[in-house]
Amino acid sequence: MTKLLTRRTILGGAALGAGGLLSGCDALNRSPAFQNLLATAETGNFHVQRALGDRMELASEYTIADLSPTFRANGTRNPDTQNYNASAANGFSDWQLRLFGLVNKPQSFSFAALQSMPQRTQITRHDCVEGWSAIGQWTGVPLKLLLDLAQLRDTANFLIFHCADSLGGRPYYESTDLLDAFHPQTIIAHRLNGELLPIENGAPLRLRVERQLGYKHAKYLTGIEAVASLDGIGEGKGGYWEDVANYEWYAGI
Ligand SMILES: Nc1nc2c(c(=O)[nH]1)N[C@H]1C(S)=C(S)[C@@H](COP(=O)(O)O)O[C@H]1N2
Ligand SMILES: [Mo]
Repeated sequence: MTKLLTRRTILGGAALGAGGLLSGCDALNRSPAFQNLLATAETGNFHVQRALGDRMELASEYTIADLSPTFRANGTRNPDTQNYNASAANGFSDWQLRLFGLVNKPQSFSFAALQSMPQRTQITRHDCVEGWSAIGQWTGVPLKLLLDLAQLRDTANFLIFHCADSLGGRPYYESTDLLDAFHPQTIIAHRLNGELLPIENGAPLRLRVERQLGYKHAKYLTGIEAVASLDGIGEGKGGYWEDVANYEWYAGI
């Protein structure tokens, strides 16, 4: 009973911190990150509330005056596969973003469908571990809206973001836990500074997960897969750079 009350108290705190976005999210209760916070909560101290609040806090947002003159590109600048090039030639009108895995209702969203859904626009700073930053304005669909349509199963703990490009023969991919997935600034972006995404910045769709470093922001999204564990995907470390160069899986900023 104590546990239940604690759980509710914390969820209440999270809902407040995230503008009510998280209230009643069962899938979140199953997230390992969330479970860790709950485990700490058993000791009943106030730092827990703060820790969870920190994870759901918004990244700083900027103004039009702060925009970088050019938003530089990094990593893949063009997937340059036959499929990608054909789709690009059609303005990505045939592009589909699949949402599958541990969901009750698998979805496939066309580029047009995503553009007609409710949008969020945010001006944020992108920080790359290679030592540069850029401020850009991103527009896209809150990932939460897509997840609500697909209905995550209780067994889902992570989302895998599949991309259209490969580096050195390995597909690029990334992953997040459910706290970042439901974060209000986590969007599937299709616009940068008011224009459709340039190819070098991830056209037609890329992830913005604003509390994380640059490499987590997967470009050229083709699919989002809900999984119980990161095992068996790539080398199992949760992302391309995590696998090949031991980058941190949790790259919080
Ligand atoms: N699919 C894909 N996503 C990717 C990368 C990539 O090479 N391929 N590079 C990552 C890195 S290291 C950074 S810093 C950002 C760069 O985004 P930008 O090209 O829009 O600056 O994308 C990230 N997402
Ligand atoms: Mo990066």
